[in-house]
Amino acid sequence: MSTIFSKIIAGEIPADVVYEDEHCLAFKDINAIAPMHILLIPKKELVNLSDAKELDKELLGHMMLKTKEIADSQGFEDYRVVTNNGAGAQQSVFHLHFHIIGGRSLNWPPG
Ligand code: IU
Repeated sequence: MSTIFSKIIAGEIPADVVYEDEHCLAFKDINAIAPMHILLIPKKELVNLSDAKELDKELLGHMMLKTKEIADSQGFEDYRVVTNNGAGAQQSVFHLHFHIIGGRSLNWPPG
């Protein structure tokens, strides 16, 4: 199920990386919809949140805390964290990713 995100993890495709550790990678979205639009992805190939299992609990907890640190490091206190789970929810890349969006006024509901 490898996607283009696996190629980014492998360094085969360049990305504007803002954070990396052994478990996850964060890079700027190529089609940013806000001044801060970062994608945080696990290095493990999970399709989406529905694909996560009990054994992924630590990984997901780690990523949530990294989300906060990444937003802090970019200088944003208010931000939105979104994951599109499945084609019907507008997921287009089938490797789990959290959008971290901020730097402008955000509306709700997102539509
Ligand atoms: P989605 O939730 O699956 O719809 O989001 C996929 C995002 O991945 C979307 O915002 C794209 O702009 C972004 N993206 C990227 O940053 N780099 C890429 O090479 C590709 C997609 I393909």
